Amino acid sequence: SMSVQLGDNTQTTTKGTTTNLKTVVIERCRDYIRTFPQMSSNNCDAIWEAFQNSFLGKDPCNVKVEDYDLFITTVQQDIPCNKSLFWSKTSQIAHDFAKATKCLMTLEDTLLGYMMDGLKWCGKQHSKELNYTSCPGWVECELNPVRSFWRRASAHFAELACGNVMVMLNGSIDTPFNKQSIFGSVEIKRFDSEKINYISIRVIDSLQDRVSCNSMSLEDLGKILKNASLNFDCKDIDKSEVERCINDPIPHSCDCVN
Ligand code: AVW
Repeated sequence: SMSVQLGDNTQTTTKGTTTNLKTVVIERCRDYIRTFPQMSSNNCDAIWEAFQNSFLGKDPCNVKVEDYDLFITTVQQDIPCNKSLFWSKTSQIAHDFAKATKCLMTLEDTLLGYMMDGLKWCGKQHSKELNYTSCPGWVECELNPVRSFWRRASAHFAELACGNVMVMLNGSIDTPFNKQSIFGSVEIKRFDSEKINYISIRVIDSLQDRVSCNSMSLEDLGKILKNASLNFDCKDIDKSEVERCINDPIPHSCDCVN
């Protein structure tokens, strides 16, 4: 089974490494630098080398989060304060919102996330080659190369967060805040109360009059943030309201979710 994203030559669900992984990663890297010339201190060939050294030659079920440490430091990017948008189970609407309003950026809007978004990769033990035949799925084994990368990149993105940040959660599910998610298990632990002024939690509800901010799940999140001395507020926002902002964006304005 294989699905192909339209407008993008990248397979999202092939069984093995994404076809032409090296070309795709390097071209995305150059594309990003063309769009953001302030990023031109980055060398896309060096970035590719550091990336593949993180997992090549390793058992694809034993790639550790720390195996990406060197790669993460190879990518140079300043994330401005007051811009970071975290999300959990709201991928589509959070990315559409960031793209339309241009007032916030997700991990996938940074060079690291942009390069790897939707790709799949793994190597084989004792081999210098990529495995195009078969790679472990997200839940098949915990220490798979893709999952470990996203955990590492997410930790980094959360460590860099400063000023006022936003989190978009999904109010249509029972546990908008899931302790097992990357947001709940990685990012929240890396937030630094010395650098973060305020966390705006926005729960996107598809049913009107949902009060997810008062749910047990959000209470759990509130306790964790209080214990970490992090300031926050929580608001329920109708999905239709966010969609209106996406379809008719007021440039450089986040007003629809404030
Ligand atoms: P998510 P998170 N199989 O919406 O808080 C395949 O749950 O975890 O939000 N891929 C998966 C699976 C799975 N079972 N579970 C998760 N993923 C992948 C980085 C998939 O690509 C950003 F900064 C899915 O779209 C956010 O703040 C993605 O993980 C935070 O972490 C998100 O799963 C979102 O991670």
